[in-house]
Amino acid sequence: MAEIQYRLEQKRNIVGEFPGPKSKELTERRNAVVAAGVASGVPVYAADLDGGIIVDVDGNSFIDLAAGIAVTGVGGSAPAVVEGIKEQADYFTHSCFMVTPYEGYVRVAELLNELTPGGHEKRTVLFNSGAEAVENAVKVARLATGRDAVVAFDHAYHGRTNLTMGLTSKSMPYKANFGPFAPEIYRVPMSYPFREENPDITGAEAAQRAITAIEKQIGSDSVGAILLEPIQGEGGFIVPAEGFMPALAAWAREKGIVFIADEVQSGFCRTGAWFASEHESVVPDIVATAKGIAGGMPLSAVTGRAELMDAVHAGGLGGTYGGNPVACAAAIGAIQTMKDYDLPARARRIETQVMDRLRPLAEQTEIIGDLRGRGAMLAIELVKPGGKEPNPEATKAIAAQCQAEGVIILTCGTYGNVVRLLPPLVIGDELLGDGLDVLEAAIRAQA
Ligand code: PLZ
Repeated sequence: MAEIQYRLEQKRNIVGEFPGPKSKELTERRNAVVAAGVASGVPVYAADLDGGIIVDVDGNSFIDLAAGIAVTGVGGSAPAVVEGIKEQADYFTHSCFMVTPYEGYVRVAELLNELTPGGHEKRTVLFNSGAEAVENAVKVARLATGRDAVVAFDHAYHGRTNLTMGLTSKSMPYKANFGPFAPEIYRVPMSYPFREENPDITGAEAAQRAITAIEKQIGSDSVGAILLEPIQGEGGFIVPAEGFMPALAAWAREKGIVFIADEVQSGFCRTGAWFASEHESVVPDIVATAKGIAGGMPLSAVTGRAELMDAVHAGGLGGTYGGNPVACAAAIGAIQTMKDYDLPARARRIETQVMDRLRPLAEQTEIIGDLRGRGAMLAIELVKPGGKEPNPEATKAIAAQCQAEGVIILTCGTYGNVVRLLPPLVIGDELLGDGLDVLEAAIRAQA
């Protein structure tokens, strides 16, 4: 296996105050011109990214445990991605695949058809964002089935466009006062092992609970698609109980319902497999991907069974920028990097390193309610001591302390009480270990 070469020193180093003077100045400029509705989790401005390090404009080096929300799995400036971009940009930056097509788009489709779960005949369409991929997956499913209803789950996150806001579960900050939302969206219970009333409920039973809700509230004949994140992202890194996803997928197949896996966050080696559906050998009818696909360039995809995808009339799918040639070149470089460095294996190694550290900590501290996740998509759910009441205050304080000490970390969850770890998959063991030292101290400070 090729060894990862880093351009920047892989070492945490906070040189002055946090945030530094240049970041403070940029915040002032920003506040005067950037809309308040777009919030940033960290008060420093990025200048350089490589491997597991983010250098800010004041020269501070942070350990990156966020990867730009699960995007830069290959690192923030992976050589194969950067070279691909430069080479493509020398020739052309855009011609529009719907006007004058080009090879890069075709190559990315070949790669996705090969890498996504299942050996069946597939077709792919490219877009720009995760939300756009999810929207188009729903369009295909509705057209192919002739049915309108779409089923989504509690705690789901699918995007910020109108349809995907409707599919998303959490009101604040994603949906509140942004309605009205699209019709024919139905929400059913998720399998959330840590918060089940009956802690012994199996994945199959949780699936049956959702199926009963679908049958009683919608009727299976009206349902075009079931949309599920194999591991929920923004909603709290919720890993459904084993058997939940396979049972739903099998029932969907039986009823002629399209099973869509939203692998936008969980895809591209993140969970220790190329796609999270693989952990339970689920073969979705359609897979929506984005984020990790192109090493940070805006690209997303819908990959599905040929008969579903090709049901759409010519001209029914597309968009000016979808599958931009520079983004496609980046994706080809990113996917090559995932193969060269066997990033699924690295994600599994990250899981072992993090869990070996956090498991004993969870036993010693009362505020850790649950540790969960797969590969390099891991979470700590924080609770008030002695119970399961969510502890968003401690969660916020832990993230803030980590940041001030040079570790960029994100939170998530319906109750805002989950610390999530999403390091670039190319992060070195030593750097990750240092990040975990900081995280452990921050958790202990709240316990
Ligand atoms: N589906 C599963 O995780 C994006 C959103 C951050 P876009 N998640 C990060 C924020 O607050 O906006 C996401 C996801 C899943 C769809 C999306 C949407 O992807 O590329 O942000 O549109």
